[in-house]
Amino acid sequence: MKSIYLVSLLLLLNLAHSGQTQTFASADPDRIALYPLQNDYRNTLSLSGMWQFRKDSLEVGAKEGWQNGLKESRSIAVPGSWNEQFTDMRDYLGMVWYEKQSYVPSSWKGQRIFIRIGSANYAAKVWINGQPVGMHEGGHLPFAFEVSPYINWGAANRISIQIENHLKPSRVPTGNVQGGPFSNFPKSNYDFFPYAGLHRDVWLYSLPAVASIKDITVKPGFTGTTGSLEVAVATEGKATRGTITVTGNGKKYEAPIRIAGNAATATVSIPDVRLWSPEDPYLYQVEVTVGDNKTTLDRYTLETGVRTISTTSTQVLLNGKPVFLKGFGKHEDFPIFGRGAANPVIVKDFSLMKWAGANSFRTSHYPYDEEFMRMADREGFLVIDEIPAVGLYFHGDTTELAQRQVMVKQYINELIKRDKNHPSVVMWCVANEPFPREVSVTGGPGGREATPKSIELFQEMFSLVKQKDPTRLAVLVGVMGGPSEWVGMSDIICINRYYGWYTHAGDMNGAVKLLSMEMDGLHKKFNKPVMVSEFGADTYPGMHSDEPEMFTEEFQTNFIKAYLDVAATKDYVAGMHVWAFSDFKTGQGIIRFGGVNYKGVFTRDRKPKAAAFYLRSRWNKK
Ligand code: GCB
Repeated sequence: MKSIYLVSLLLLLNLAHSGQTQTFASADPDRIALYPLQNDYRNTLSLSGMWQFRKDSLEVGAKEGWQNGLKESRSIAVPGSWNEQFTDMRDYLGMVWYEKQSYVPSSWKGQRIFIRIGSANYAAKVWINGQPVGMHEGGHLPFAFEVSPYINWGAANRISIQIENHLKPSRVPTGNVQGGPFSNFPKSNYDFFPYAGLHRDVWLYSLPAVASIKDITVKPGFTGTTGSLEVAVATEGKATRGTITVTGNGKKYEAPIRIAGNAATATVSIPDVRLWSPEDPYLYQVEVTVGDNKTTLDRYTLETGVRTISTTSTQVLLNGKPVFLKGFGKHEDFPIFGRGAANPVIVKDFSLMKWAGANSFRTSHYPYDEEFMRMADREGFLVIDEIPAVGLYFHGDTTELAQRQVMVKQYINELIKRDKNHPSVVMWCVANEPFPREVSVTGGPGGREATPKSIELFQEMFSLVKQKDPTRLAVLVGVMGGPSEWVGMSDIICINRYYGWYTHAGDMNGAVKLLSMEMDGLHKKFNKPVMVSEFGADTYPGMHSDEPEMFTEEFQTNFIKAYLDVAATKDYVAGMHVWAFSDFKTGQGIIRFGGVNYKGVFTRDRKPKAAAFYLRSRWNKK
């Protein structure tokens, strides 16, 4: 399989080199398994900072040779969404070009050089020094290509990236859907702004040429007080042996490995193990070195925790003990950065979630920046890690449906490749609110059918997840009015509910009765734990009323309290995630005042509303 990939890659590169055609290799998901690392065998060079930028609304750039040098360009910051940085680009989702010049240090000569792009939303093509290197579709996940043959040594290298974010029904997330549940502009088929651009760091990195570590998969477990880490290593090149060293809690454990067919596995036992949990998010260091009889050729170090996750019919168990998920659905969203990764915002969000007493969040509605996931490991958060499958539907054009299914599978592959070693990740989420035909977000009639086709496609997704990672839970998050058969496939039943808001507006008594009845019904039907993965009310900060009234801070507090009170009466409820952590940008539409969803308990710039103080007092109680 791998050699077929290599041959086709070389073929494509050759073709491209000959100048006959601009053919681009597709990104190999195996390339994103390990985050770039600087050590004595590997190098990294961040290309984040100012880039040159040009709009290509007529899509003529490639033909006109913009990859050979961008004229009439302007400066743009990377990471960052282009929609927020200029006064004329907010709603533009067409084609653009990014360009940056960079030297590659001469000390990297003789190594293999790669480019890694943290996230390009939505489809990207990459050239180095005018040579086509590769392409990738889908936002929110990284991709990488080897660029060794194209590097100019002792001179600047031009990196050109073409990106477009056309909204299409064949894409995931979906857009431009005729008769979809959203009527907003731009026409995304979901409730957040379809930000575009280079949203995360871009890196050049190098790997040793003779042999290198390509992937490390660590499976944790424990029996009694003895922990174990089963470490699977995949290599490239001529390594024949190596060592796995686990360090932590003042001790060091080593296991030698023999590499055959570029793979090796070893299990390391950890007596008196210190388990990972929100109360004690303890991380062990796993260092893998590989080499031959004489010398070490590569080294990679990662941090992970020893913990298990499972369920009973009523509870989620972390390390065999019940845990309740208190927290939020979130977005990567901040003024001016748009969806661009911003480390101070990451740090602030964790500190506010802790302040509020949360122990969990969902990466709604797409995978988050890798620094965010590393923080979750260190800060002890239980994460529901979601692919960008929001606004899925199963009716209409069958070719588009097939294309969406290819994309969701690609996302599952890439996400699990990237995030598999994070102890914080306890569940994979395959979809948020897939829509049956004619369901309406504002509580319209909704066709409740779960067609055989939709069931079959979800089964494919769930079995792919379980095949890639049998150690974690898998869920899908169901929409109000959606068929229970879909959520029934999840390991825990996750439902987004807005009784008291989109239906029973303002009537909290009616709302909680319905919520309570529905939850009992779901638990009875599926005999699995239930979690309300979204509930919330739009709240304009600073708006008040003596008796709680919609859009006021008092109403939001009351709404959240009412839902939490219902959950507290049911022993099968395993978690409650408030929607949302903070206000966030959406498209324009009549239910989104100023193009903002105001359901945050913090404002967009992270100021607490009254509900944040309420959660803090409730969730911090022992
Ligand atoms: C939902 C969606 C979320 C929306 C939210 C709302 O169910 O999952 O993306 O933002 O409702 O506020 O309408």
